[in-house]
Amino acid sequence: MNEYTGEQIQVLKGLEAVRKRPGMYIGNTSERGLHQLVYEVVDNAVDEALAGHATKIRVVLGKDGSCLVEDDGRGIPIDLHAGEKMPAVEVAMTILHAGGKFGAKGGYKVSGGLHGVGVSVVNALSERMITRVKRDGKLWEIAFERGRTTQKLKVVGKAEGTGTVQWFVPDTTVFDTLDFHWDVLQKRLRELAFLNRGLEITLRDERVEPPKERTFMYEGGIISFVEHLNDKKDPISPVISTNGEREGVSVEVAMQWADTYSETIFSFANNINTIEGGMHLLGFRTAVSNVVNSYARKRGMLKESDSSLSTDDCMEGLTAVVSVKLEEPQFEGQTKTKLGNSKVRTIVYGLVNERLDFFFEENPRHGRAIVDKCMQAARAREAAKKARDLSRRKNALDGGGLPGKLVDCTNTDPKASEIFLVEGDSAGGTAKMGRDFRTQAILPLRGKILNVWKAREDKVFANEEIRAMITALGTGIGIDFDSEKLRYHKIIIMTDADVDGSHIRTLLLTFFYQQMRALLEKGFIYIAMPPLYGVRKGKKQRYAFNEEELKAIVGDGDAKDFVVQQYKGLGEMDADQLSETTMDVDSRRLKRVAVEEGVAADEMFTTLMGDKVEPRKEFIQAYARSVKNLDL
Ligand code: 0RA
Repeated sequence: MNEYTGEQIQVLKGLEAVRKRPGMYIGNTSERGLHQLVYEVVDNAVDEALAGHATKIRVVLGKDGSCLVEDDGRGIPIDLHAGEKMPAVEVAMTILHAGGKFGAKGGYKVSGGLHGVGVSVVNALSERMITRVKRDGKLWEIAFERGRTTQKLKVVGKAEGTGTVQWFVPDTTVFDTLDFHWDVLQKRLRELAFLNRGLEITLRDERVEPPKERTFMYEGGIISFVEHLNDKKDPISPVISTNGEREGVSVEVAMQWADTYSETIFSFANNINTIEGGMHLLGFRTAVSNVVNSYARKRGMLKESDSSLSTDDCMEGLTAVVSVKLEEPQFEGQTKTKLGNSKVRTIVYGLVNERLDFFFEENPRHGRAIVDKCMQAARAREAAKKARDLSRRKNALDGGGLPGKLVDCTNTDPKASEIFLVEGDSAGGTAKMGRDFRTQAILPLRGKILNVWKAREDKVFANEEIRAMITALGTGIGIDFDSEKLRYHKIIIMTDADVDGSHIRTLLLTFFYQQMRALLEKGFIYIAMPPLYGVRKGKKQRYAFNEEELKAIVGDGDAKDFVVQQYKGLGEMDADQLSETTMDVDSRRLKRVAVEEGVAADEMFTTLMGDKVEPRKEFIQAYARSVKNLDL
């Protein structure tokens, strides 16, 4: 008979909970959740670095599907834990939320979001996990299967120096996919290297031959981060940075204005990207706005009778990284990525205000250029508002307020309504005949729409195609934007399967990303997938969406029995064909568009849609070879 001790029962209960509802601990069990395991283990190593004890972290993806994370910190303690009757390392690995129990005091322990769930969660969701600790000249090892200890802690050899190695193989029975993605991991590890100045992080992939390896280390920290974000833009100021620590809150800020129109501010709390913002972001924005305004007044650029520049105006073309580290961060908001600690606001405000004020005084030339830029932004915003008001009034005169080109559906429930944004009037006509008039609306767009990445707002709103789209969708734009007012819960971009079609689709996605990002984030935007080939054999008509499918259809038969038609555009299909292949809910294919990574998306749009030609050339040259499917 086994006798269970109190500790063992606690372990079993904890593990059971994690394995029963993995989503509660790591978000989900698909690709995201899988990568969350790596982040969790890496975060622990980063904490050891933040405490000043580790300088290097190495992540290795093994051929056997494993992931190894090594650091040169003090090594997880191996002595007997006072409360539990097992070594401290075993407590950390098997007891839920044990991290805090013996976490380094005075460190910045993460305690919110998906991070900081504890390495025991990784252990519970791993088929096998091995922890090695180098301490006191010895190499210690302990092993687990699905969170249960299978080999007690023992000495397996000698060791030089100190450190921890975590090796784990995610559980096949838990995860939908076991495929770690280089790009995904590289992005996060690079971000961590930016956020933790001087920390060296290496990523190595041994699943490929020869193994691929990259090391990230930035002596400039977030200054390098801003330089990296701006390396394809034309800056109008140097990178202005500050850091400091007040009331236990450590603050680092770096910012630079460029000759662009969008605002790119990334904020972090304890290395977590606070997508929903919070107190640090508020403090930063208010400080920038106040300094710019008071400088503009002092220099007479703004007259007494002029109204102040809005905060948004002061942020135009600004790229910034705001990173704070504190004990007991409060994470709020829908995705727990909004920093709630109110004292952080005043602290960030004070530091940024002081530094920026000094910068403006010391660098009047840059000060003027920045204020000029903000004043231009204000004028453009004013013009845009006028254009908006005008279009509102115009629409009111039109009657129903919907654009004339829109072929609306009869249904008025947004949840059950779709709108197809169709390239060209002729395809629009075919789509109109092929649609389900109850639930499917058609908006034909003529030719290329405006590249909003390069245009100011007033131009954007003066553009007829864009105006038609905004009114059809019903959400309004800018400060008026309200995704609740969206008239269709599926917005489907339907363009030809050729270069022009891709371009138009990219222009539309750029517009949505810049002006209606919430629609992308909420998953309302889709891409229609028209077939590339029609294949007829006798009376039987089939469709192929790529080369492989074409081969599969034609492959086994005699080629002369088939009539293969390549569709160069939507216009080459008749209404029935277009309906069956691309529009009909039962037989079509759609791709939903998602914004996974704010930093990467911003970079990509700047490269592909921005002013500079050189980065675009480089991008095309770098990726042209690896393009498998030119379309999507
Ligand atoms: C608490 C105390 C000590 C080390 C650690 C935590 C530690 C944890 C992890 C997780 C990954 N790598 C790590 N490295 C160290 C050491 C206390 C001492 O030596 O006095």
